[in-house]
This record gives sequence, C-alpha cells and structure tokens, in this order.
Amino acid sequence: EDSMRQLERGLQSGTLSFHFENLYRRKPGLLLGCSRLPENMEKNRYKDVLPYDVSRVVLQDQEDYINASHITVAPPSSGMCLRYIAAQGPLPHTCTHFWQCVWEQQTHTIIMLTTLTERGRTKCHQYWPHPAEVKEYGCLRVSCHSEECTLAYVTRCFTLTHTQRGEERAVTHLQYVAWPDHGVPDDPSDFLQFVNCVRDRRKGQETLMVHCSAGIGRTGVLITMETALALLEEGRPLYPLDVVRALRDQRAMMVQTTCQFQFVCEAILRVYKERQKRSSTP
Ligand code: PTR
Ligand code: PTR
Repeated sequence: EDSMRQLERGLQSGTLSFHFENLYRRKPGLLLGCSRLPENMEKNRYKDVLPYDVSRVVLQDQEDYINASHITVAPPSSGMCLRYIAAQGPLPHTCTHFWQCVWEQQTHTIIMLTTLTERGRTKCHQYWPHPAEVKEYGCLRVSCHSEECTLAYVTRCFTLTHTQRGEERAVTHLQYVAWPDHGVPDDPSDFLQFVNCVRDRRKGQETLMVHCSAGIGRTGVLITMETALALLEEGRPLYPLDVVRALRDQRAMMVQTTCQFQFVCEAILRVYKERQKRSSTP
C-alpha cells in the first residue's frame, strides 16, 4: 500500500517528525472564550490546555462547563465514524461534572490513560469509589463491583444510578497504567493489546470517554491508534499526520510530543506488516 510505504520512508528519513513539528498545535481562528471565563478557570487542571468553544462538551444541567471536547473521526469517503469525548483528568471539585458528562453523553466506557500520581505529582483525582464502595456525585450514585488487574491495565465495573430518575446504567472503566505523561507506553505490544481491547468493547455508534491528565498527549495517541486500526481493517489509505491534524481541529495539542507521534507511527507500521505477513502465509 502506498500510504504505508510513504509512512515507512517518512519514519526512516525523519521527514515525518519534521512535518509533525511544523503542524499547528492549535487551529487558527478557533476561540477558547468559555474555558477562560473567570468562573471556569479553576475547573481547568492546566491553564494552557483548554477546549475550543465550538467542540467543547456542554453540560445540560445548571453547570455548563467541563474541560472536555467532542472528537469525531470520520475520514473523507471512508464511511467510518468513531466518536469520543477527550477530557482532562478530573479535579476534586470537577468529579461531579465528569460523571454528569458520562451520564448525559450516554457513555458506557471510560478509558483512563494515566495513574493518579506520577513522580510525586498529582495527575488526576480518584473520581471513583473503591471496590464494594458507593459514592455520590451530585445526583449520580456510583458503585464499584469489581476491579481486575493485568500487568498493563485495570478493568473496573461500575453501576451508575441517577438518584432523581431512578435509572441505572453499567459503565466499564479501563485504566492503562504503564504510560507516563509526555512519554510513550512502556511496551508497544501491551499498548496494542489495550487498543484492541478498546475496539472490541465498542458497540455501534457509542461515544467513548477518554482522558489522561491534560487530555491531549496520551489521549491523542490512543485515538490516533484506534483510528489507524479501523482504517487498516478497512484497507483504507492512512496518513497519520492527517489524523493528528483532524484531531487538533477539535482539541488543541492532541498528540503532544514528537516521541509520541513516532511511537504511534511505528506501532501502525508494525500492525500493517503483521497483517501482511498473516495474509501472505497460507
Ligand atoms: N510543558 C512542558 C512540556 O510539555 O514538556 C514542561 C512540563 C513538563 C510541564 C512536565 C509540566 C510537566 O509535568 P507536571 O504536570 O508534573 O508539572
Ligand atoms: N502544562 C502541562 C504541560 O504543558 O506539560 C500540561 C500537560 C500535562 C500537557 C500533561 C500534557 C500532559 O500529558 P497528557 O495529556 O498525556 O496527560
């Protein structure tokens, strides 16, 4: 395939990293006004990582702001459509907004790509209850039934109850724990296995909630990787730079570092070659 040959050449020659570094981090002309309102400033974990007004997730209750963006991946003429919400890791005073967002957007899967602390710094508040515990976040009650750990990730099962409406929903939490911020996953095969597990869980047009600490670096890599797997499965051409540009049009700075971009490109190439090998051996 042409696009994969181009990818391989770009990786070898370094031109791909060069183009990545020249990509805009923030799409010119898009405003961040709402995230900068005085009453919203304290709801942002990092004052330099803010959602665009046009793609921000608007909460439907009295509270309207959360640092989260709608991301839709629908490459032209591919017929596919992957939906996500990319969010920052909740702060102690934004956990209620986070759960409200999960409820209102009808998400059944939360993908968490950070640990709670890294190198002694807090990266995300623990916004969920321990196993067998129940916690209330505004009008949502969250209980945790199970917690299962593998080397690279933890799977938790939650029940979400809307206490005013008496409705209940099951939510799965997948937390990848082997990936420091600004860095790349410790092991590409563990990471690919995790992304495949995310793909297996997708039901129809479901919107997946994805967050890390800032909701840009690791979140961007995961979305780029799932998009790539989907395009490869359909035998579509795949240009990772175009994918990243499309993501940055919806949330600034998605895929944060050159190393992260290289990592995802190498992982894509690896998947492509493995698929080729499999299809050429009888
Ligand atoms: N913003 C700079 C960068 O992206 O590299 C510097 C930076 C590095 C800022 C780490 C913050 C960092 O982490 P922490 O969230 O632990 O302060
Ligand atoms: N001010 C921080 C910085 O620029 O480093 C914000 C930041 C923190 C950005 C973490 C990205 C981070 O990584 P991730 O999006 O993967 O949590």
